[in-house]
Amino acid sequence: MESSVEKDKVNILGLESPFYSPNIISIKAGEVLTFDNIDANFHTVTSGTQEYGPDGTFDSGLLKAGDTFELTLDKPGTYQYYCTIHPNMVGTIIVS
Ligand SMILES: [Cu+2]
Repeated sequence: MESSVEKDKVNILGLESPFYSPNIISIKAGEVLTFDNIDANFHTVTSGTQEYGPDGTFDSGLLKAGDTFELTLDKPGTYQYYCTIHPNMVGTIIVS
C-alpha cells in the first residue's frame, strides 16, 4: 500500500510567533524530523531554553535561508528548543 504521509517537518518561520511551525510537534522515537529554514534570516534549532541555555542534546548550528537540519531523537520525552540568535524563538518536540 502506498503511503502519502510526508516525513515530519517543521518550518522555521522567523521572528514572529509561532516562530517554528508547527510550534509543538509530536513524533515517534527514531523518526527523522526535518527543520526547514524558510525565512530570510539565520536561525538555529538548539535544544534547551532561553533561561538556562543549550542543554547539549542537539544543535543545528547556523541555518541560513533555505538550509535544512535533520534530527532523530531516540529517547521518548519532551524536548524544548530555541534559536540562539533570537532567544524568544522557542518550540517543543514531543517524542513518544
Ligand atoms: Cu533565529
